[in-house]
Formats: sequence, C-alpha cells, structure tokens
Amino acid sequence: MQSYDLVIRGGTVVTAADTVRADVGITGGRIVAVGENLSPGTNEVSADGLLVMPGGIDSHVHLAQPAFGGPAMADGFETGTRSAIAGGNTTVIPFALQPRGASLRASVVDYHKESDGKSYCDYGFHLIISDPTSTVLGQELPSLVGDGYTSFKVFMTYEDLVLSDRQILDVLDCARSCGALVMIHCEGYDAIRFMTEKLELASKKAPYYHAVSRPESVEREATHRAISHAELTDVPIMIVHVSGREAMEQLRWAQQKGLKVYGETCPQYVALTADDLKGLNMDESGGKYVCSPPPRDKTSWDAIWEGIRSGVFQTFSSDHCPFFYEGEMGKLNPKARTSFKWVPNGIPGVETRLQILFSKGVVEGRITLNEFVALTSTNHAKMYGLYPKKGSIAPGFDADIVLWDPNRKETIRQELLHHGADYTPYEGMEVTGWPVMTFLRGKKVMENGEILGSPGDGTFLARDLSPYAAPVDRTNH
Ligand code: DUC
Ligand code: ZN
Ligand code: ZN
Repeated sequence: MQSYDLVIRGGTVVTAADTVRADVGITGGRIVAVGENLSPGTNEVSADGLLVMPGGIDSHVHLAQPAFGGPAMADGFETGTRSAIAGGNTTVIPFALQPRGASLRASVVDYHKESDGKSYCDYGFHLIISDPTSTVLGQELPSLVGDGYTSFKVFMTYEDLVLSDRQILDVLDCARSCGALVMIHCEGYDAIRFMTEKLELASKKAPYYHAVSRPESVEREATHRAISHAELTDVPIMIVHVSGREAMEQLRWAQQKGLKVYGETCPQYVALTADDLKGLNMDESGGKYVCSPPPRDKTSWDAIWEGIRSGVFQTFSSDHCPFFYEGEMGKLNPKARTSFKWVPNGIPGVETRLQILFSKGVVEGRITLNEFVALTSTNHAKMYGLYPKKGSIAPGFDADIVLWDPNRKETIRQELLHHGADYTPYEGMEVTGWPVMTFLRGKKVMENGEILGSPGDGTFLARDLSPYAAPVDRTNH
C-alpha cells in the first residue's frame, strides 16, 4: 500500500482544467497522487467543504526595491512573503532592479542578499533593465537568462527608469536571441511630464491629479508603441498592469493580428477608481491609492472583465508595491504634500489579490473556478517558466496548495493582514471566499491567518525559458 507524508482528504480539487472531489497524497514535498480514498498518510488534513487549489503565484510584486531617494518600500522579503502566504500564495516573482550605471549581475547579487533566508514562500526574480549598455545586452543578460532569470521588465516612463524607443528595441532584440520574456510598463514619459507641468502651474497638486496627469490615452499610446516595437523585432511581450478599455483594446487588436502580445491586469483595476484618489475632500488621503497606471472608473472595470473573460489577459497579479501611508517615509511625507508627483507610486495587495478576484469573479459569476486558478496560478507558472513544477495539482508538481473556504464572508481590514504597510487600499471591502490553509511543498505554513512557516522556508527558483517567449517567425531575423 502506498504511504504518504500527508493526505489532504475530502476536498474539491480545482485546477485550471478540472474540478473533482479527490484526496491529494503528498510525499517529499511533491504531489504523488490525486484520487479517491487514498490510503492513510502520516499526517491527515480534512478539506471537507473546502476548495483545494494550487497556491497562488503572483508574478508581479515589488519587495525591497531601491527607492532612488524617495521613501523606502514598506515590505522586504520577510514581511512581503509572509503576507503572500497569508493570502494563499506560494510563489512570488519580484524584480531585481538595475540602477543606472550599475552592473545588472551585481544588482542581482545584491537582491539575493535581500532575499536569502528571509522568504516564507518560493520566489524567482525578474530583471528591471534601466541601462541597456552593450555589456548588459551582450554579456550580462545572456548569462543571467542562462542562470534562470528568464524575464525582464522595461519602463516607458519614470526619470530613473525610462528607456528610449531605440533602447527598448535593443532590449527586445536581445530577449529574442536569449529566449527571455519582456514585460513592459506602458505609459508615455513625455506626455506625463507635459501634463504634470501644466497641472502644477495651475496649482493642481493634490494626489487626485496623479490620475489626471496620466489618462488612458497616455497608456494607450505607449501600449501601441510597445506592440509596434514587438512586431518589428518579432518578439513576444507581456503588457503589465493594464488599467482599462483603451489599452485592453490595443492588446486585443494585436492578438487578433496574430502577434504574441500577452496581458496582465490587477485588482486595483476592478476594485478602485480615480475618485478614490480624491480622498475625503481632495485631501492627501487620496495618496493611499496612488499607483501607476492609476485606477480609472467603473466603466473601465467592465472593460477589464471583458478582457479577462475573452482571454485578452492571461494573468491577474497584485502589482504589490507597498509604501507606508503615515510618517516621514510614507505616502504623506512632507515633499509628497507639495505635489502629487512626489507621492510614491504603488499600493499593497499581495494578500488580497485572490479574495478580490474570487469574490468579484467567481462569486459574482463572471469567471469559472477553473479560470480563477488559471488567472492566479497556472498561467503565471506557464508564462514565466515554472511549469510543470508549479501551478497545478497533479502528480509531480510541488505540493504548493491553498485550502479555500468559498463561503467565508470577510471584510478586508488592515488588522487582518500581514504586510509591512500601515494600510490597505481595500479597507472595508466585503468579499466572499478566503484562504484557510497554505502548504508550501507539503509544509503547512499558514492556518486561519496564523503564520506557521518561517523566513527561509522559501527557496529561489531558477526559471526555465518561457515557452511563450518563442518568436512567431523563427526564420525572419
Ligand atoms: N509600476 C509597477 O509595476 N508597479 C508600481 C509602480 C509602477 O509604476
Ligand atoms: Zn510598472
Ligand atoms: Zn509593478
């Protein structure tokens, strides 16, 4: 008789493909059996009345990222990944950022120092390229891709990060030869600067004007430009954090043309609006919601759901980018009170991503359970070279599992959360569906909000090349 270290018994196993009543047998940190009436395990967990799903994979989080003189992030690896497992996640992919003038390899080495021994869940690194010198493109990137850093992010805005069109083309060309997947932040730098100067001259400096300074047209134009560059170089791209109809329709247009343009969206684009940035009365409390691209309006939520349901978006990520609200280092720091342009961009969300999508998506009937799993776990694993190790429940996969109570009603509150930030932008939001247990490679690391794991449980994941990064036409270049 087969014996197991652990059997998760009597739950409803949900994968991107199937929903079945089954037991899950785990040995040596991996799933070895999914079936009916499995023989007893050394340990047994009842999943009666619960969903048994692959642990969330959040392929877009920012932890311990350099601040360029602005406020430091509210989460390093310890608090950020603690928050991740409390929210039912088992893998995150944050960004190793290359400051201009620095070696990319050295930036990766430094980032490992931030994460080694501190992570509660497994993790890989994307690379943020801010300075694509010939050494970076010719030597560092090919060798880093070979070492398992198989995706890059580039920015079309931000003083310290923006790349010119020529530089983006060079990075895409490099990605093509290395087989890496390029994520692109699509907002136009010059348009944002133009708008920011106009608004400041008109004394429109409250956090709300952050949203006015970067309207949907600015995102749409940059999205179209990124797509055109990808078409020219014949390189698949992932457009991240798509906020509304204008950019979504660019992705759909590109996909209908047969281009490999993938899409990601995030909770803030179906749960927040630009009006949240107005605060109570155009006051600084609107700073709590400042992120980029900014949340739009409720009709944009419909466009995002249209994109989710029709397959324009493959991944639903948090874009967890946490800052404190209060204090000298917070969103409300003295400099940030002088203009929206100094309010740090980003909001926390790694712990509330699954609940928001489950509640608004599955419970409100917009997506199926299987689509939920695809959008929160399986597609992230497939897109970023972690499949078939992560992202499903079947023999051979790591036993990264969340037990989910589909009926639990909860009000999102800061006091329930485990991140380092001092607020959640989703305070007061009522949701149905909540994670009750998280297992990382077979180890129970969270139960009912209590953290049972330790920093150091998580290991670094050298990722395979993404099969989705293969060019459309391999002969053309
Ligand atoms: N882009 C991100 O991906 N996250 C936070 C801020 C930003 O501009
Ligand atoms: Zn971005
Ligand atoms: Zn981000």
